[in-house]
Amino acid sequence: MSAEETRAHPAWLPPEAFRALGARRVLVHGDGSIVDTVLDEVARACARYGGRVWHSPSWDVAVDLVLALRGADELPSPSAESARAAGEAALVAAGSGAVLGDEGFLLARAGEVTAVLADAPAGLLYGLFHLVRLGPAAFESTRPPERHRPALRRRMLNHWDNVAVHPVMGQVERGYAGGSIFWRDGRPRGDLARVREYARLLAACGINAISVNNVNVGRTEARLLTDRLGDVADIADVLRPYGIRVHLSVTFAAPVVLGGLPTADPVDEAVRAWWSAKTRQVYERIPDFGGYVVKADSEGQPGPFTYGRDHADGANLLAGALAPHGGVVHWRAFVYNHHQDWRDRSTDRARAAYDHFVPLDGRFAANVVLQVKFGPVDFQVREPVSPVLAAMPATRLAVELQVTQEYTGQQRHVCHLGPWWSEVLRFAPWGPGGRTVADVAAGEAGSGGGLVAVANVGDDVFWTGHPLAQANLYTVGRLAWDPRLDPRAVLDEWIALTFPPSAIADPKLVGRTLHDVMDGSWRTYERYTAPLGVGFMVHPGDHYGPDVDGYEYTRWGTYHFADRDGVGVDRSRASGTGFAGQYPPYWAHVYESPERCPDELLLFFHHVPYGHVLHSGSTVIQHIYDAHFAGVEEVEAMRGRWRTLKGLIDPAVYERVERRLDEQVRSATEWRDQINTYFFRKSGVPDAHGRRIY
Ligand code: GCV
Repeated sequence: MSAEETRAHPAWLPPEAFRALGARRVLVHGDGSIVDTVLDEVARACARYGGRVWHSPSWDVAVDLVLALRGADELPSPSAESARAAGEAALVAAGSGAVLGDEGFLLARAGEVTAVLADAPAGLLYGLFHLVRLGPAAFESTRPPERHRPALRRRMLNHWDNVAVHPVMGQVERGYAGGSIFWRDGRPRGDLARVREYARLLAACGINAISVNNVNVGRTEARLLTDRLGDVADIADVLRPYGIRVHLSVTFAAPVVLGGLPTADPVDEAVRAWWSAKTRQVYERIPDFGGYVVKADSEGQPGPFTYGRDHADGANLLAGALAPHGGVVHWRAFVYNHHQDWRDRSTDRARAAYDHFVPLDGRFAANVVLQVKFGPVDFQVREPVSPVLAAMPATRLAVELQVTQEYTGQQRHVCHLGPWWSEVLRFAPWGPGGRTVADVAAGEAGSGGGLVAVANVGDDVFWTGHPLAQANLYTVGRLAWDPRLDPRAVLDEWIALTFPPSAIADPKLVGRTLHDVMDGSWRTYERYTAPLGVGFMVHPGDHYGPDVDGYEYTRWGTYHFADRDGVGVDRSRASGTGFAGQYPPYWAHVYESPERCPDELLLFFHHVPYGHVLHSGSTVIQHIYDAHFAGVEEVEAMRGRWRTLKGLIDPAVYERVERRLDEQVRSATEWRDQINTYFFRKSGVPDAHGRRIY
């Protein structure tokens, strides 16, 4: 492996972020590979910033910070011991049986000492990264005790990385950051140092599981389950010390394509035996293997339908093989007819996941997690929340987000998705004040399926192509840890870590400018792309840039139905596809009528005339014009703001972003002009402000 391969931008863990910690006298108390990771992080920080680290048992040392496993022996230093006692007292005061769990931690102060206590090593690691986030504030004497536990048990990334280069999709499907960090040209990449850096970054934002290959499983990728399992085990070894488990995407046809069986029918005994044997071998090699991810009967992937079985039969087959080893199967609910006839207005792709899966509620094994895309169609910049998330009380549900920016600017545009995800996770499907999507993903007593996000990382020096897209990865981890976090505060956290104030001449200006560039960027992107929730209008295939009718007469089921009189998809029960009726009563009622439907989703649910007046007071057509002119102005302002950072931040970051902002201005302008022109030509309605439309 060359030095070149391992040199990557430090993202949210630059050495400078460890300054406060590294200047302290630190005692680490506990054993095991994850505790060694903590020790190594602290040792590196102390070597750089003048602190000292001891690993107990150790002699009687005076310390400023102790990171201790609660079950470990008594601490040797009286000051450390009193900090631990203060932490224990705070825990008891917090109630709940004083339990921190597998991943939780407590931070408390006693005298001049900060203590981080955990029940298990992963908690200590998360506690360490919490200290990094806090910086000097972790050592303020007045700091009250804090207890942290993740809201969601599994916080997972799916990599859509191919082992062999796919002729159309390349090395990483929907990847916008170069090649894969795991695979190259059919083989493991061998740069495990880079994978280790990645694991560090993920642990620091709270991710604890990743699948390492695309859900579209080709012939080469299928073999990761069998003769190429060693390649997966090598990755697992590197991720383990950071508390991250490996999962594998498998093909449902594996017994046929790998095992030479005549069938993959889930009720066939030989098929069951094959999966059990292969899964046993996986666990012999990777004892903490997480489980399988499956895309079945979707976009050409094989599945149980071939054998006249349903998705519960299919998922339970793999669940049965995994159960003895404690593994889970993530079964994707992204199943729809991708050979639709555009002439047929009764078939509705948005309905598909509900229609396929809701009747199966209660039939899935306990170790099946049904992985549901957050919206009913496909990761658009605006969609309603999927009704499936409210309709399967007897199934473990995970919500799936897309960090890779397939439909949100492909990491050439600044589009900070934190506010959007936060909105999705806080959405209350049964009506305001009720349980939220995050509650569903958490489940009762942590029994939910958690959160899964499609990764946006590649071998690019900045990890994510666009340096500011790093914030999306950071944010998804943080929101999975705690969906109630304010996304603006998370953004500021990312800014402070990535652009540490102590290393910047004018940190206030830099922090404020970055925040202003990024915080509203999702809404800006929404303004200059497809209007009012109607979605798509992207260039077919690569999904970049505008093509209003690109999908209108195709088989993919993503239409806008614009004509000279109006636009939008009638998904009401009264006169449309009935999709609105898939929601619990509160939202079914709201979405059913164009008068009640929120503006931003109007065209998702209704076909309305261009003169329809929105809640905002504007007509649909005038809204389209106004939003698109405003969107481009906002991108231009964004670029102007960015330019004020020249000379104040790392020039490599500055220049990469500046070039991409030029492209964003170009692309947004193209969006504006194509959308406005299209609707002007269709409707014949001029812009009320007489601006230029072509
Ligand atoms: C991995 C969309 C993307 C596909 C992706 C699919 C999925 O359709 O365009 O590239 O395939 O979603 O989520 O499975």
